[in-house]
Amino acid sequence: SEINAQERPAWAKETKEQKEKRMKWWTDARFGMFIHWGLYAVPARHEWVKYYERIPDKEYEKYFNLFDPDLYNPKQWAAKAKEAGMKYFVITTKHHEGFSLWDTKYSDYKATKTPAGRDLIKPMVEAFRAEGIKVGFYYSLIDWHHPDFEIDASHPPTPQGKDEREAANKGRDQKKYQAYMKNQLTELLTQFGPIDVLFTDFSYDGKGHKEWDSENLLKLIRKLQPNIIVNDRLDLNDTDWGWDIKTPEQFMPREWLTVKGEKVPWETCQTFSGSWGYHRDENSWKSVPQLIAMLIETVSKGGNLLLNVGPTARGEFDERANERLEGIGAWMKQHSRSIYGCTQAPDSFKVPQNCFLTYNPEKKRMYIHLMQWPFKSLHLEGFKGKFKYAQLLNDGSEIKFYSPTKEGSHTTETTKDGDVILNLPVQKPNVE
Ligand code: JFZ
Repeated sequence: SEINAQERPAWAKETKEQKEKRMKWWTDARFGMFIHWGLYAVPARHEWVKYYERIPDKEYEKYFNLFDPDLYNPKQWAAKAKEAGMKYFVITTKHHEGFSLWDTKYSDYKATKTPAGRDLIKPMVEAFRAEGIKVGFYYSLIDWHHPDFEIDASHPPTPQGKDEREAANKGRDQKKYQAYMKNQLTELLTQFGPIDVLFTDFSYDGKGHKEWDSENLLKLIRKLQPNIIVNDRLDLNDTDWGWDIKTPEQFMPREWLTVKGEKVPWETCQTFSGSWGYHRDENSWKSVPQLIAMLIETVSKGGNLLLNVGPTARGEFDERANERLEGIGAWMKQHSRSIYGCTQAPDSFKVPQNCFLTYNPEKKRMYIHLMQWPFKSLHLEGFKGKFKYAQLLNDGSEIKFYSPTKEGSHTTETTKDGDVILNLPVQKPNVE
């Protein structure tokens, strides 16, 4: 993709150090809450239900007329996020279905016009901010409802044939849709105070930086919120100024993500059960230990985890989501020191078997996460002489250690000279 090589504004010339400083709160936070909420919570069978089931606008209208979140209490949502140890949240202000959760001036397809009868974003932002949680907005570039969004082979879902598409595109003007996005983003980035993260979604074969007018979108975004952290879905990936974070989705990379050989800030977003929007019948919910392992693995590779909740049509978190948030929170209460401010351990420390390492470079603390409890001895390679004290994190109790010598009682042919051995209790302590 060719990108206009005109003079960049100041933010595009930001140095690596300046960028790191701007993003420090985010790299320290490591753990956030994604929230997918919209009309699709009513059918409760995936946020892509309109697409998957080829539901025409007229029929989808019934979910608009039935959207009545009478149990919506964003203070409870924020309390749940806080309890789970999440430091930022990202809400779908508008998903692909095109429905706006705030009182936008530029469309009637908004929460205000449903039985909800009000702006749902403002109280949410206030509730999370009151808990000290940073605010992120997800904004869908794809729009299955807007009359000017040009139809391509993938979006909106109908019609499918090339001729049909051309006919249906008569009267559609993507330029007008671009203006609509700018207007909506201007509202979102001026009417709700400082916005810390913007998650745009997404570019694909049919549409990219040209169709979104991404360069000008980004200029507007940076002008309105100079400190905002922007993801990588505007199709400005070939540049080093068009994004702040890489966002693989429902995917765990093998190692720290790199661009042109350089480690870059990255965030994996993950679901509890597969769907992002509330899905009543999904039976593929991940367990609490799985989710904790996911968080640890992410941080051990220098990334952030954005874990998703899909609230119900009545405005509550599903009980299955609450159980998991509470379980993660119980673990975080004792172990969050191994998450916040942590990153991948320096390469000189070899990762012990069945472990993940996370490392706090400011405090110079190493955290060894034992995913399987070993029998008494944990062999550490590359650690010798690099630490003075070891303790369990859950209760702060001391762990004794020794370095085997050729003469020592534990010497075997396989003991390496640089090894340190931790003396662990035979029984795993009673924690997650
Ligand atoms: C998108 C959405 O379609 C989905 O509903 C959800 O909101 C998710 C967070 O984002 O899905 C994507 C976007 C990008 C990729 C894959 C799925 N991608 O780049 O591979």
